[in-house]
Amino acid sequence: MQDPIFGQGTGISGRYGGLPDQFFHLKDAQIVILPVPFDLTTTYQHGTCHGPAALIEASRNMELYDIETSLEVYKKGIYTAPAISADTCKQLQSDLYQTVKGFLSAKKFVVTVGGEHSISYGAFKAHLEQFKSVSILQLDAHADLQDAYEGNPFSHASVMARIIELPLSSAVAVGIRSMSAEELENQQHVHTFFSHELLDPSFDWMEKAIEKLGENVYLTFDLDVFDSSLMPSTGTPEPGGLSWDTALHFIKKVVKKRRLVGFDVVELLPNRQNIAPDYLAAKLIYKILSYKFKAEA
Ligand SMILES: [Mn+2]
Repeated sequence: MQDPIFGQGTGISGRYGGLPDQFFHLKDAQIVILPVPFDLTTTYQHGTCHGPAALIEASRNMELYDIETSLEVYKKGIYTAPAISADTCKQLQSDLYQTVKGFLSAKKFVVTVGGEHSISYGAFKAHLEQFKSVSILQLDAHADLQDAYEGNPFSHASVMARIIELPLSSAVAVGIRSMSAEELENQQHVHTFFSHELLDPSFDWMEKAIEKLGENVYLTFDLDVFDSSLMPSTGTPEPGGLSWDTALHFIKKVVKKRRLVGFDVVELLPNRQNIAPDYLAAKLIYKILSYKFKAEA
């Protein structure tokens, strides 16, 4: 039998949430899950190319009723698109950008699933063009502000450096706890809420972060923002960082006060001995969708 995640089997071609046909048609679906199993510039550990398959496999085991919002968001229709990958960063960015643009002009809400963090560039660029004025909210352990990394300006470690070159409204980063001195200059262009700053109970960082966001927000969620005990399945794990409850509480506030126009979840590096992080990533997407569509109801 083919291994669905590591054997290029059914995982990647499966349906997020294991939905029946009725909620899967592209024409009627309000939501698109776009798998991008791309892993070319990863430096520490390889394997984020298996992330989307593992996430989709895990998602078939979720309850589709969300207790907190009393919503069954899958009834909005969730279409899992064919996966996008490429042999070069340039090709990947261009294919991804075109694909996301197509879905956005068809009025779909797009969730891009990585793959390494570099993929956020193409996805964000398409959203920026569609919605004109967009802020980016980065949840991440790493600043990702290197001008280039190992000679590659489209490396996962440079993704925010490329994004802040675009004509965006503002950039806000939360949970950062690892960066190099060379990144400090670029960091001036990002409203950064470092991980250690979030510990001060008298500092209302959630409100402060939201204040820096414009009306339209694109969220790029690097799973390594979570403490590495909770999310060990990632290419560059970092101790410290956000808990599940804190991250969700923050996102819920963001979607209530701003308009979430799209998001991505990146850097899942599945480990067949521990499926809990795959399930976490699958459920994270479902929670964000539930908050988003609840806020609009
Ligand atoms: Mn990152």
